[in-house]
Amino acid sequence: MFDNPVVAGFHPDPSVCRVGEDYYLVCSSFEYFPGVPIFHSRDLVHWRQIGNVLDRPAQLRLPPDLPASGGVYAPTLRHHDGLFYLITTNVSGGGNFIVTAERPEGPWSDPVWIDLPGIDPDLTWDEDGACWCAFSGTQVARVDPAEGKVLEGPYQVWSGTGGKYPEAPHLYRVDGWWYLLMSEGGTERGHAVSIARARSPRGPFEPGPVNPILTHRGTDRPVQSTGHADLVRAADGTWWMVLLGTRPRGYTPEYQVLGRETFLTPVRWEDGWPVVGPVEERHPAPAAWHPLPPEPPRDDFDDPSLRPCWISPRSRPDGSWSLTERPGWLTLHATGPTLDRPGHTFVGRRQQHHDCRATARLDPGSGTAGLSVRMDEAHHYDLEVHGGLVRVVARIGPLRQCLAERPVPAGPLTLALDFRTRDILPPSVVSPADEPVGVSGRGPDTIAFSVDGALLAELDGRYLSTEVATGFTGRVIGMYATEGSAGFDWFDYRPADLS
Ligand code: 6LW
Repeated sequence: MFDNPVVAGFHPDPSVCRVGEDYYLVCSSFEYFPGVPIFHSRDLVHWRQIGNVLDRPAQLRLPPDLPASGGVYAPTLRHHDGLFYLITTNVSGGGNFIVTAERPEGPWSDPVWIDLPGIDPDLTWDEDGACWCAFSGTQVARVDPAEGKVLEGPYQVWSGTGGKYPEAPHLYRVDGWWYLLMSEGGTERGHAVSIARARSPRGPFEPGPVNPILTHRGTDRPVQSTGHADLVRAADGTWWMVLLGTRPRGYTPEYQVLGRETFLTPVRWEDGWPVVGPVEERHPAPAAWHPLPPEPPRDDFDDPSLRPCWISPRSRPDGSWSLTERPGWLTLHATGPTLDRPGHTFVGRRQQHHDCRATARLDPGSGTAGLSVRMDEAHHYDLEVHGGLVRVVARIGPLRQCLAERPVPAGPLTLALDFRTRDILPPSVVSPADEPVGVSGRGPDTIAFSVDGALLAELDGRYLSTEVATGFTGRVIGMYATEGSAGFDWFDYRPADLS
């Protein structure tokens, strides 16, 4: 058996391709830099991040005032004639573009822009070597991916079964048919995957006999919002689907705090159509089984470069961080005075478990620095050190509040954030008026803030959820500096021991 999600935390819109016995997978990255995380696996279950496709400012220019959840939308990853192709959309500048690489870990090329509208572009090739690009709508065009030229079309080919936002199309050539897999219903609880097929990528497309082929809408399944899928044929000939899903928690209408995550589910073919789902938290595993050693929970910042999991909103200017100024430490230099607006210095990673602990050793120097868990500039909780004081600050929409403050000695401190779902009280016994102050009664989780082992505050996690903050991302936990310079000796992230 294997456990879902296979790539936990804010990793939506997965696209997968196989090269021999190796699988590669990419996800959307929105306002974060570097963009488009890329993963490797030998079995579709165990994934290791090997880089970020858009890791140079020349490939990914995000405007300094880019709104949260702008930027880079869903990518498609394919391998053709010895080259990896990635096509995606920068919705905040330039639109659709292609980058290529000989090796999946990079370097990836500079963008080749392609003059097609819409989002969620796909690439596929026919037997004659012609390249076809499907995108939201669903529309299909013949393109020259090297030059970014549109050679024919686009044709409007199929808009699904009537759900909103027909999007995330992928074309596959199987047994003489062109199968068009797409999503509809929106990326929330109504999300669904539908299918049609045609003899030509120009159409006409005939819908499958049962559509949608996958949806969890209206169910009480633990995995919700299933959609935005991609298919892959494994080396042993079996078929699999990667897709996004969510794991909402708390009282109705429930809150998703980890964003949209990547799930894996088996596919079988019946009478020429793929049959899939429902998506479970555990499925029988693929035949190939290649577990990976666990990622080290602690980053000591001893490597010469930042690990690929570290991301920053919009940009990470060279002068804002260093691994060499104080060897073995990550030094951050403030570029903006507040986490409430873009332009600040923040280096973070995705929260990937509902129950987990993030700790960091901080030398605040004479600056202002700390640990923050964020959805965006208007939704974050901070554990911040400044002027001999440590405080817990909550920013929730237009409200900003300091919830606890106490003096701390000069010198390095250990800051800790604990995320817990297990102490949540059942909603039936807690009326909103009786909820313990700060602690979650009906929310998805509780976040506790401590310094050097002493608890400062506990907060309801619901305000750092998609349902409150809106958008396409999930929680990111990070180190920051908003005044002067600060050093981080290490950062440690680990799932909580639930035993
Ligand atoms: C993406 C679209 C979607 O482009 O959400 O769930 C959009 N699907 O296909 C942003 O992730």
